[in-house]
Amino acid sequence: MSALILALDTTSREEALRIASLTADHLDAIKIGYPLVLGAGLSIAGEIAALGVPVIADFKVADIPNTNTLICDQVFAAGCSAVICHAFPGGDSLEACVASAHAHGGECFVVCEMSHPGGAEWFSGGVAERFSGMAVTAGADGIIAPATRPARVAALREIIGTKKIYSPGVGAQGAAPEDVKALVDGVIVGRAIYGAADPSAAAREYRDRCR
Ligand code: O7M
Repeated sequence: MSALILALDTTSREEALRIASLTADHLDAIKIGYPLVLGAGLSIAGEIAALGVPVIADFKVADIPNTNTLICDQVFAAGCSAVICHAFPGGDSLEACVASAHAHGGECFVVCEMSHPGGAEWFSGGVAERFSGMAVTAGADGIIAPATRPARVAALREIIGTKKIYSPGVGAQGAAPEDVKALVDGVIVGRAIYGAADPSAAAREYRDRCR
């Protein structure tokens, strides 16, 4: 059983709010990122949160510690409940994101292996394992790991123990909720819900398949 997180990667405020309103009852959280925030502004986070669904800010934050703190503080001030960061800038950068998240009562997730084909190249050879260890050391709340490679999710679970795993790649990228729902805490679905003819029905179906 896993939570269902909508990746709301539309670029217009009106479309985002329309889809969020149609689907919110079937979701555990909505993930927003550059496509929507560059199109609609960061205030969209508060507008979505006002619908009663937690908002996860997927900015894949990856800078020096001071800049990371400034970015994450803005994210939480805007009404987000969690932020997603990259590990590669180093442990101190990661710790800055975790500190901001926890100071605001929020959560911090770390990208440890990505779901697209290129992710299998870059994150292999022990990189994802190292990032997962960094997430544990920094006190992050969880990691991002690919539904497209369930065996890798299982391997990273061994490192992070009971911390959360949110897993993208379901739907448009070819994975199914059933591939990973026993391994993860949340499944991330984007186009297969927001691009569906009936987003509400699609969200309900994915929620049922995650349970
Ligand atoms: O279901 P999709 O393919 O339309 O959308 C997937 C979403 O998850 C989209 O917002 C991606 O940017 C994101 N994502 C991946 O697809 N793969 C990853 O490895 C990591 C992410 C992600 O959310 O990182 C935090």
